[in-house]
Amino acid sequence: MSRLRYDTAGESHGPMLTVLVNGVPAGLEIDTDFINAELRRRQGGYGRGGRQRIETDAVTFTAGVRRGVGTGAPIVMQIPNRDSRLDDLERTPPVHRPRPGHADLAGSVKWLTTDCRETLERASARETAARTAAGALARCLLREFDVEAFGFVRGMLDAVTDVEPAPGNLDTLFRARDASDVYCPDARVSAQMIEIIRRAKVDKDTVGGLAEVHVFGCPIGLGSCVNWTEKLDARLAGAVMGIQAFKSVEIGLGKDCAVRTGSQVHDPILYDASQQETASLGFVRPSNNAGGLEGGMTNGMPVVVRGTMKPISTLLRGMPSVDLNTRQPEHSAYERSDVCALSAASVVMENVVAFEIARAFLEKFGGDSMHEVQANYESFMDMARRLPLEPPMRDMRESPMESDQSEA
Ligand code: EPS
Repeated sequence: MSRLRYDTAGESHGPMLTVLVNGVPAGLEIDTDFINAELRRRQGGYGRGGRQRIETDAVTFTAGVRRGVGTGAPIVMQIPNRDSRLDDLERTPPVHRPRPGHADLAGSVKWLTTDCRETLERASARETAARTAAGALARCLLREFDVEAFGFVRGMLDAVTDVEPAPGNLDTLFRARDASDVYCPDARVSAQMIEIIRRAKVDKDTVGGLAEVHVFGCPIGLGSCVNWTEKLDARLAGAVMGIQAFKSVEIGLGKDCAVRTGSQVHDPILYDASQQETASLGFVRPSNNAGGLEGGMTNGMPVVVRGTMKPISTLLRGMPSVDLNTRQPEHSAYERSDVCALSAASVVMENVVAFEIARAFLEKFGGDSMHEVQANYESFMDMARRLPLEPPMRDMRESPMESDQSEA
């Protein structure tokens, strides 16, 4: 049984993006329409540039899937680039004036070239289409266990929504988010964000902001407190920081923990037998400042992750830079770009967060086939609901057999 993981390949203006996903159990029913719907959502959002009018992202499966069902072998998905022109020197000329904020300068020096083109082609956020596809594929598995992710745009400059997703309002918020041109489930704040982006465009400037993901239905105990590399909060942070242009990640209350005392931060533990069949197993928390993670493990509350995206680094007005060939001061190069890609980034974040949850889910309940995963999940949930287990560990240690042996 392989560990769930993925790798992507492809340049922004190469022929296609490819993603190889390993460790998907045999028998997983793959909802291609759902994956493609996520890809379409990632292409949207007010503030996107001209590229999205050219592309119509959709996956083709070229390995590991038979008649819509995973075989257990590595799965390969491909997404063609319609704006493919990497070998055309006239349409993708060398770039010598690095853009502050982009990978241009560091990548060019790293690979010992003064042409930023090769770095920017791979560093481009075009690659996030492949990651979105991998995450959406993983969500086909999570959905079998009623685990659902909801991502949205929380804020941009001074326009910040105070909506709090919860199982009770999720349907309404899904609809509101999908009706918003900026993927913010708050019509008033959406309008403010659209105005901010419009103004940035007029000023030849760009904007970023806050994206947030809530994952509902995670069973208690995904991740681990045993080794730092297994802590789920650390892995989620890594996945979110790995998205192009993300500069910070928070779980739950995040940095606001610094301005509160312990009694104001930690979520009391209560027990409500009527909630025993839910992910919390009845261990309900009146608040969720921990963002569903304690000790690097899910605690039965929704997992809440927030990320900060910096403003897009390609500015129509340019920024002070230097020509890498002449070392003379120049304004940075302009490549066709977005004014704001935060809405798209919220879709990417929703899917990469879901991928990490699915990975942790399979570490706990994994098997070669979906039958095994289902059986492992149900058996664990059954034992967890029956705690304390009979016979308790202490009684086992003091069992007659052990005392007989010690006497002998
Ligand atoms: C990007 C620059 C733009 C964006 C691109 C990310 O590409 P282009 O130069 O082809 O217009 O459109 O994002 C995508 C193509 C996408 O699908 O998200 C960059 O420099 O990061």
